[in-house]
Amino acid sequence: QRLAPVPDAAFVAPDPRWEFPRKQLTLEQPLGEGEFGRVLRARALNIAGHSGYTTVAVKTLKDGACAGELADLLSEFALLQQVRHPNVVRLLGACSAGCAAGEPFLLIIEFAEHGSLRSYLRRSRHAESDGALPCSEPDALALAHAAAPRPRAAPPRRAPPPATPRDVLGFAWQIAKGMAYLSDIKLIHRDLAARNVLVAEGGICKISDFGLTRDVYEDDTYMKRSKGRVPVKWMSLESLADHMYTSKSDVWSFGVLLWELVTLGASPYPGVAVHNLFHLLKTGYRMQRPENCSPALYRLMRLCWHENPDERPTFKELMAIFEKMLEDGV
Ligand code: ACK
Repeated sequence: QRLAPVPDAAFVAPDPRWEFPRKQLTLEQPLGEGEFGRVLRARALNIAGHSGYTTVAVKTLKDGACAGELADLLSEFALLQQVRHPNVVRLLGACSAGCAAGEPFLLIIEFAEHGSLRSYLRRSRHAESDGALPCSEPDALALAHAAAPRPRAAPPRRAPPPATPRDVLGFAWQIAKGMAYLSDIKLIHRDLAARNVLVAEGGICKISDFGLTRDVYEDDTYMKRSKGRVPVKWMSLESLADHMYTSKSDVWSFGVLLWELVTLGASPYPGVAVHNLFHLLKTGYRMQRPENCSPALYRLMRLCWHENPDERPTFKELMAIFEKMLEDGV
């Protein structure tokens, strides 16, 4: 594996509480990559109190990443150190020693055998008896893979069983639990989406990708200063208008995630160009109820997309609602 050295090694100081020896880490195949980052499957010897080998996921930067991307990865490292919850991805360690000598910075997190929730949902479509997709939009991911097959990529994961409405509620409940925990400890995720939730063994959802996560200020608001990557179709009106981020803007994103769940991983606002979205939302437009979505679940989505953040439910309330729905067998 050719991995990128860190853009500015001076930023990376080894933390003895988390430092893991590189020689005890065997990198295996890539699991996926974004514009600047890469995730690899690896085996770690004697990590996080577990003796013997553990399959782990390693996040690192790609060649060409700049100091800003390193800052995001290091901020993810710092934030993951503060969290411990069954529905939040667990930090296992990091390799920082040697970065000054050109070694890559490696963040080691728990491995989720089913990958991202988005890909899990999309794969679960193909398990349907007639093989038909519930949505007519083109499968952008499948097309991208078909156009550029990646050598040495991880073997494709098996299609999970079709996701039932109860599975969807169960996923929503788990994610609401993880988010209730994060908002309790005053962390705002800022990039909550199905692509950033992992599915581990037994269908356990783990909130992940904390690169954009921030500690909130005293008034519970995070103001984003610079531009940078923005997940427009998951963003609340106030985040789009004023760069205002609170747990209630995470609740808006959660509403979009609910829509992704119900549509088994479709892309939100199909046909809407990102530059038109703000105006549309401001004039009251919201995504329609997907065909297979219960009126009760759709009402919840609409509440999450309330223009006034105070009118949106909290994650604790959402958690309780899903618990009740699961109990009632809705
Ligand atoms: O949907 P996927 O197969 O699952 O593709 C993405 C890719 O890496 C880029 O994010 C996969 N991935 C990320 N983190 C993990 C992890 N901790 N365990 C397993 N797969 C992961 C994700």
